[in-house]
Amino acid sequence: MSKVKIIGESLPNIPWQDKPKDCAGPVWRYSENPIIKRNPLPGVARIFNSAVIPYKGEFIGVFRAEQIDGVPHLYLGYSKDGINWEYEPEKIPFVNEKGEPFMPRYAYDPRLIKIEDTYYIIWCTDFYGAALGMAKTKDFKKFVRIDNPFLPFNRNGVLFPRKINGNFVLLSRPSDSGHTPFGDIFLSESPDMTFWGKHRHVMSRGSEWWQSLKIGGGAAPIETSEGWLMFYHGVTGTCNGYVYSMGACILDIDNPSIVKYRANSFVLTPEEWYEERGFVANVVFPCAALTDADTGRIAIYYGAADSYVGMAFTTVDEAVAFVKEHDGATEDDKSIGII
Ligand code: BMA
Repeated sequence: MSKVKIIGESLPNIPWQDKPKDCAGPVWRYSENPIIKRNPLPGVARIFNSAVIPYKGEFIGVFRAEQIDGVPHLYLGYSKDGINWEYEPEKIPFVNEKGEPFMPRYAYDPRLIKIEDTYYIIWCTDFYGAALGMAKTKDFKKFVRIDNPFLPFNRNGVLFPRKINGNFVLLSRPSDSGHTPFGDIFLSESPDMTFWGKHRHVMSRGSEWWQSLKIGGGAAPIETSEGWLMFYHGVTGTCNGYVYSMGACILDIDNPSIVKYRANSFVLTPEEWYEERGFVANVVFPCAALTDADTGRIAIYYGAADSYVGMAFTTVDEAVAFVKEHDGATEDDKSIGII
């Protein structure tokens, strides 16, 4: 039994491996990583930065698939164990409210979140520039696009898995048109998934080297007895380019623009060959996490080097203890985020 409670479903079948004795950090990698290798299906060169969710006792995933023409699109996949995947051969066939085909020109970095009886996909889309795209499905057969929540430029849209104070809540990272060399995490609310407002600043890029350039939401926040546990990405700039690491923080349960604790050390940083070497070197990019409320186990899916999908594990006790022990939240992080 964990000390900190995950407020969520019992999912005894999520992927899991115990912590290796020689692992120093709070998060450890799956020994068989990467779980998705290059050329995973015809016409697709690489799958990475992808989202997974439990579905009917098994798992379903929305995958960022870099096609052989270099354009990213979203593909659906199915798995019995969350590790071995079978994919639909065609892109997810998005439609508009009338049921007519409505495909994005490109789509990348999906998140997949269930709120009540609906699954929402959020991704980075072309809306006269990089912006957030959204769609909903109840059955993973019909995918209806809903209005883009924000003006360009924006990326890293992450929904909370339930309404808070009666509203949907969405994290995002306002950005620019390129490989944005700045960026903080903000939060917005909506009563209906169409009109977004009550914008709040959640947290800034950190003073610590590993997250000093920009940060962005990662896996959907995990509800716990200590607050919302969130794994996010933090980026630094080096003379050889950006380095993406995974960080962790805990947001206030009722006012999630308030950061309660934020680890000043990363929880995972590129170290393995599949993270350090690839289409874009030195990238660890979390997009989803599965949890088991009974055991406190957490399985995190992350993109590695824009080339592969990796999996890492922790427990809610380890992650929360680490974040609290290494807390570096600033006064601004701890504020409501409106100035
Ligand atoms: C970001 C996004 C991610 C990517 C990362 C590293 O701007 O495009 O999809 O993993 O850069 O290339």
